[in-house]
Amino acid sequence: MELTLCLIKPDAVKRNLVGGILFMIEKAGLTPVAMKMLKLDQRLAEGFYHVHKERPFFGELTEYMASGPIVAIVLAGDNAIKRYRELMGATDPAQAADGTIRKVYAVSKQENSVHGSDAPETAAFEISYFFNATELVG
Ligand code: FUP
Repeated sequence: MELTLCLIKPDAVKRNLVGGILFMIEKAGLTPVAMKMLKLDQRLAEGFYHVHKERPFFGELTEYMASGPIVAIVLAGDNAIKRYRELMGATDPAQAADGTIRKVYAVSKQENSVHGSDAPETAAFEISYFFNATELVG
């Protein structure tokens, strides 16, 4: 059993897509074991995306991530990191495969509706960024 972090980003929360996205996740056999809604401030958004701080889109990305409520979810399952990345689809929705969350819901490369951890080390950092060990159930 592996854990990964999912964020439902501001564009999707704003458009009332939390249920639709969770439906796709649960249908794919990934199980939420912790979940909360929160609004990041600029500092928290920058800390979360610190690996991208030298990238040209860092300012826009972090402002967008602090622009409205998000939902943070820990997902559990066999091979959960890879399976959830596949379910999310490519960063740019124009490149995302049919049946992926980003193909169905994302607006643009920035407003791409969801985040998913890309490796065990990043999953551990990202889960602990939002949750204490006592908040994970199951
Ligand atoms: P992903 O792992 O698919 O979420 O994508 P990356 O880790 O490469 O990028 C992280 C976030 O930066 C993306 F979700 C959206 C944003 N981004 C941009 O806004 N512009 C870009 O050109 C690339 C990424």
